[in-house]
Amino acid sequence: MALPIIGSPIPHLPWQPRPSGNSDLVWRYSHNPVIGRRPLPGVTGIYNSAVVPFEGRFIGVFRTEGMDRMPHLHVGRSADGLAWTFELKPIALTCDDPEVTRHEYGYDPRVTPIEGTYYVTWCNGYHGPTIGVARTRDFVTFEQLENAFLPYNRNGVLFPRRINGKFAMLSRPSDTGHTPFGDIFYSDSPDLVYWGRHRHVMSRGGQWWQGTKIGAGPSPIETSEGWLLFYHGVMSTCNGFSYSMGAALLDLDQPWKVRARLNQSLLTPEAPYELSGLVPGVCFPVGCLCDAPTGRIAIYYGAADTVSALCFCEAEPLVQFILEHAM
Ligand code: BMA
Repeated sequence: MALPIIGSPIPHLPWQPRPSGNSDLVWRYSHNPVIGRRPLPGVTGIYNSAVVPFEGRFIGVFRTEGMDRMPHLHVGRSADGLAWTFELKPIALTCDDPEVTRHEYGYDPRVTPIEGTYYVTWCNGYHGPTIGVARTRDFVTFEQLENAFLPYNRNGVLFPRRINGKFAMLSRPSDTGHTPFGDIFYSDSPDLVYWGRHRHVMSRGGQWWQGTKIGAGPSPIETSEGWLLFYHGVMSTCNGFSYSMGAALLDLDQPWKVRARLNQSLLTPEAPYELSGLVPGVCFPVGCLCDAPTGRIAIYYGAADTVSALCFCEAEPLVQFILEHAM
């Protein structure tokens, strides 16, 4: 199967071929974690963060946490996507309306380039978690837009282009705490301010690894077979939640229609850095680089709510596998 991918070349993306003897569709970077503990003075960890190519290098928005354990968003830069330097201060969001920029906390940022502008969506504290939206062209000045939804909502993820003329976002309605439920919904907007036409995409349940809740991961990748969506699936164990990564293909023109949803997880907590940390047993995909001509994909994921790790896969065999092993 030849799999055209709509996207740009990123020939210098961080990459390691599949290790010999490994038959997994997704494999881990051998030098994980790429961002370890104490990456900045006073910061205990950086995880659940998003990376994009920028001016021949890489840039991203990163979730930091200090000794007060409050999460904030920082800009980070890298030549190779592996070694990072971070701004010491959190991103200063600007907006004419102070009600919009009142900051309680911000976490789990996604970054999505659309029509030459970079949009950041994140879990924004506004009387509870909701979806914050900001835009930048230079990663120096960030203009904050209206929160996309009423609280409570998490995992707001934009599509990288308009669909049927509208901006499009996946999100996961939730509660104020460690939500024991959650399904993925689709909404569209003519202007990134007013969101509506909400459509159900897919529900938790069925297999145990995604029995409790699910949430979109990085921005979907456009392929000839549909939007390739990586997402996290959560199961409840006697010790709490466990977070794995799965994948699905969504219809290109009506992305609330699921073309195929893989009947197993692709990455589940196994490595020491996924099993040890603030929240043991978490693989949380948030950022993704795809070299369109070759289909090589590097996924950034938070491990154990403590460090940032990388894993790799190839689009064509993955899409083929999803189509052949759909739920
Ligand atoms: C979710 C979010 C994520 C976190 C995960 C596991 O509710 O808070 O940021 O990685 O829980 O603790």
